[in-house]
Amino acid sequence: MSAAGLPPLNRKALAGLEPEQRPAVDPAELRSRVLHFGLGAFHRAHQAVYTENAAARSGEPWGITAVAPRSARTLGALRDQDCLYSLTERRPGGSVSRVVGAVTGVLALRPDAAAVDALLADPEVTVVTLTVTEKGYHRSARTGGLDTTDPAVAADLAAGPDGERTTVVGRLAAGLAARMRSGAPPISVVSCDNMASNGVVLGQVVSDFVRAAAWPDRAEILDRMSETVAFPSTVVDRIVPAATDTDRAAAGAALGVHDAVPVVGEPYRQWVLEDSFTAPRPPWELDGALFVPDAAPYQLTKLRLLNGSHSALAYLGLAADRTTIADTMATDWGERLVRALCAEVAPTLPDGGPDPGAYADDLVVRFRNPAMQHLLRQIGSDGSLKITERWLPVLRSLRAHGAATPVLELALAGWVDATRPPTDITDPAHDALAACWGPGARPAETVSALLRVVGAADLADDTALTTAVADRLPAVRAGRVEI
Ligand code: CS2
Repeated sequence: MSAAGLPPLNRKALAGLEPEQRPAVDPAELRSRVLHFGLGAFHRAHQAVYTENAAARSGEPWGITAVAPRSARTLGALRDQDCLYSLTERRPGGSVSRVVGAVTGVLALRPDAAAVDALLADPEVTVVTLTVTEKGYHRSARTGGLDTTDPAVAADLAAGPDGERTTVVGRLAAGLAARMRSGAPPISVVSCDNMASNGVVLGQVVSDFVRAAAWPDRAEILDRMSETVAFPSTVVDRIVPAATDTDRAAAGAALGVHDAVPVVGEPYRQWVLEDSFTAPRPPWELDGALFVPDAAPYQLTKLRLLNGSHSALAYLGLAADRTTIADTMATDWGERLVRALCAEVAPTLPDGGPDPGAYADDLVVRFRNPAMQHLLRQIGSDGSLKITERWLPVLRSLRAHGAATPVLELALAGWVDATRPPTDITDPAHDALAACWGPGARPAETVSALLRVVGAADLADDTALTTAVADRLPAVRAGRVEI
């Protein structure tokens, strides 16, 4: 019994749930045919749901073994719960909870490295998916390829073929190399992180790793990988705030069992995948996933409109003392900010994606959902990597055409303000960002230095931009958002 007096969630407890609260498939009938890196809430509310529904609708036994790079607590709790967890959909008019059973195994990246490698070499495993966030790719801000000078990457490169590895890219590259050596069948490796051309990026960092490794057969491995490993680009979408104690209590009350690691998400979800898989995969289209020849128009629309306005709301909302996206949407400027940012960005989107106006309308509804407690602090984290995907390419493209960029300048001022020390917004570049706020630096110089830290030397040299951003800072600092 849990502290709340409820029996624990596990396979035995499933029989006591209402039929609609049980997984769509019997978890005992699934096999581990997908290997996933990243045990966070997003995977459990997104790809796991699509995979479970695809298995249920096709009768094919697609189960997922999920590897936790860090989260030991989630891993332990899931093991105690036979890998089961609940998903609560937060709708404005109420919530619906059910148990997801797609995860058939959980492993820790380091202690379970041998088991991870065994799955990567297993002919039955034909799909690998990743949700490791932007920083999990260890890209160089300058080249976009693997940053081999990053200490964690350098250590993994020095580790030798069977050595201990701490990065997902290192483990994945070593495991794929072993698969290539054993002649196992083709496999598709699918990035589900918020980056433009995420498949290309992943393929690049993995092959950069192999190229930089001192393995004598690296040329053969790269050749074989180019023939048998696909890296399709994908667009994933579902708003999944970090679950709180209140969410845990609510899931317990709805299901009558105690779930230590519930996930909560909005009702909306979308998955667009480039149709370039080289090996069998779950028929995710049976659950609404869209397979397209080119995911880029969808990817850029989602990154620039949804994630771009999310980041803008996060930094400006924090400056205005708000806590969540819904709170920020309730200000007199929240909706205007989203609509103005979408309108400014729209001319940079390629043809073939969703209509930007209709997309903005949907965003306003999704962001306003009062049942979602999506913390601005969560979205504001890792800004140095996020704005590089969400805002900076747009700024470049608009400014190259001489277009005005007032909304992105305002958003940048919000980010600049959030980097001012002392700040508790987490960022892998925290120290380098803080160092830009040297005593006596003029505001425009600080803006310029910050842009250099995120690898945007060209924008840092655009004095019209850095001055415009600096001019916005006093109002933002005072919590006034003027659109
Ligand atoms: C958010 C995303 O935290 C963030 O940076 O912008 O996680 C966003 O909620 C998802 O991409 C929605 O699909």
